[in-house]
Amino acid sequence: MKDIAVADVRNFVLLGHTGSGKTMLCDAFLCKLGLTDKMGQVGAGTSLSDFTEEEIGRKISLYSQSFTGLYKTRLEQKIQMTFVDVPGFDDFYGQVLCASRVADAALITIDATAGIQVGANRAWRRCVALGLPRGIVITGLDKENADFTKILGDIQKVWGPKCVPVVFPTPGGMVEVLGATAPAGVAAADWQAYKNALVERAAETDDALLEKFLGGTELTADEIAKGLRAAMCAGGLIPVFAVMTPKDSGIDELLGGIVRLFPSPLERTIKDAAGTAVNPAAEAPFVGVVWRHVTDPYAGKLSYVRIYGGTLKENTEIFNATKGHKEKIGILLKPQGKKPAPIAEARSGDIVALPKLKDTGLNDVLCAVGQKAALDPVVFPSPVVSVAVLARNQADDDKLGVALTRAVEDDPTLVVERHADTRETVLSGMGDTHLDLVHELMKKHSHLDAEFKVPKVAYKETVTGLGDGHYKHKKQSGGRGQYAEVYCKVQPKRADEEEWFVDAVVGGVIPRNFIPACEKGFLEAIPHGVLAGYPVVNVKVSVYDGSYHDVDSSEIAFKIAAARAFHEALTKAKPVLLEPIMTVRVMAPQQSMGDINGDLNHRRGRILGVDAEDGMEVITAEVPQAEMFRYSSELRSLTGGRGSFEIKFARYDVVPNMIAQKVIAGAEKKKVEE
Ligand SMILES: Nc1nc2c(ncn2[C@@H]2O[C@H](COP(=O)(O)OP(=O)(O)OP(=O)(O)O)[C@@H](O)[C@H]2O)c(=O)[nH]1
Ligand SMILES: [Mg+2]
Repeated sequence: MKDIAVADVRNFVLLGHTGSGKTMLCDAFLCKLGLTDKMGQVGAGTSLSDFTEEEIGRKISLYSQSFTGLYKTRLEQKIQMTFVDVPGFDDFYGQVLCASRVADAALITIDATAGIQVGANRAWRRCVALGLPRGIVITGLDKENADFTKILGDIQKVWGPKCVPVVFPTPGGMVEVLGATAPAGVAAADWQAYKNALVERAAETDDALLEKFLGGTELTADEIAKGLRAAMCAGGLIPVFAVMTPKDSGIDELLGGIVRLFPSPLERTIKDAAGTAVNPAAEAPFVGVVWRHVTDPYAGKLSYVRIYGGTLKENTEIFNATKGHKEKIGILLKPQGKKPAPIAEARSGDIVALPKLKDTGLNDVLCAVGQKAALDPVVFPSPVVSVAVLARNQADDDKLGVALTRAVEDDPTLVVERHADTRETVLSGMGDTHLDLVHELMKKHSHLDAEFKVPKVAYKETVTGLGDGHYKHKKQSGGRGQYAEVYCKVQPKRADEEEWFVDAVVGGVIPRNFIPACEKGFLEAIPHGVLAGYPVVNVKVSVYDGSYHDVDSSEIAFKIAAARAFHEALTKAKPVLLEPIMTVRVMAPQQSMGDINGDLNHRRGRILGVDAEDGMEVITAEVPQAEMFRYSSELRSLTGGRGSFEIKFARYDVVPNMIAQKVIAGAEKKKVEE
């Protein structure tokens, strides 16, 4: 923002498990920053952050929203707070990846009554991967059974003693640990212990301070303040705050702590792809990155840019360094929920929305014309849940492609693919809620009620033995007749064999010029196996005998004979059905492992191993894809929302006989119906 020094900017992201109070905290901040008179409420649908119909209906955040406001400290110093409220719901983890990448620090919310949940763990891991300084906010302290000491102990057990409280609850309200007087109603020893822990963290940042501290000399307030800030920036201190958001308790202390401890953009080193630090000064050449991109059907395109260095002015030209072309900037918007406000310029540390850029998308790096810039792009996880998308009528079919393209355009965790084998359009995303949202938005923006159903499994067929086939094609129905006779063999193709077709005809029993017709006949028959009509893979076919007629033999006659002979050979070559097998990694608390194991066994899963990661257990298993389509909601109910999983294709394997019989019976039934 103009008139605010970059050193007085605090840019941070709110991360944490779904329902842990991020949006409520965000609404409380907005009240303190004077952006609203009355604090919004998620439950009442009045939140300034969760303001879309989709969010109000579900009572969770679905989109990252950024806000900027001025906070006046007790000493009347003006500090710019720029923060992003990010969805905690697992399905929207892609947004955690984007928003955390552009923040200078993170605040991880933990509900005291729920404990450290999987969303907090994931947020922590992301911060570690980015080297992002972070603080923890304990929410829900107004709830019955909330126990600050217990949750603090749990936090320190999982993430270590560098998690030190800077604000804690007392019967008289929230108290700053470094406050001047001993708080009423708190054991002096507790207060002293918190204080010592903080001072120690500060002292550890500097050898001279540490010597002083260990020598028993008290550090000055200034030394402590500087030390704590340095400790937080270097990852040696994770400040823990306490709030009772519904009672407006602890919010001022939290904002004050952010001012004192969180780094300004000048204190965060952002390295470009070549490892060179970006100059964060407002006077430096402009560098920014698009971390959110929205294509609104009414308002058009909006690119949310974090400025890493320099100043951006309205009505100027910039360079899209990722795509290699210039972009004209018209107006600049300061994002603040539903109604972004126009501003004349934005500077290092700011988040600004740029409307209607010509060809700029998510992850694109922008810089001043004549400059170069490259930053590593965010890498997104693969989707875990898929649905087949069908139009209900021809008119909808025409709209469907456009609607799907629009849906995936701004969300790299959504993927649309046309599956040639099953002839379905398959939409994949990060969970059922993610795909539900796409369905709802298609209805809202494209007036399209598409059918989302479980995708077909792309079964395949192969052979396990040697089979012989023969067919004589002979027709005499007036005029010129048709004649061709083919003998062939089918057997499994070894991985080291390149050729699938062998011409073993000797003595010209099938003339040379008809051999390509035989090959074509086999090729056209291969996509339709004899068990359930699925494509046949890994087979080797050899034509070794046959006969012809001087006048009646033709290319078409040999094609027909070859295809029929092939089918007979397939039937005799012990055909089997193959199904896709997926590698699945399930992460959940230890107490859910028994249920998860049992469920995976039930799904014909084969457990490959169990590991521990950040206080969670991780099961790796191989499970047939056919059993995994509805896993997302099942895992949620098995773990009370504390589990998550990743899934990727591993290989094809033989379908057990009992299951294969069902698939074959289903295919036969469908054939009869058609
Ligand atoms: N009693 C109490 N309720 C809270 C507190 N924080 C949040 N809530 C309520 O808990 C519910 C969920 O809070 P949100 O702020 O929406 O949670 P969130 O972390 O933003 O959740 P996602 O957007 O799904 O990630 C809302 O109804 C809040 O009013 C708190 O400290 N105390
Ligand atoms: Mg929220």
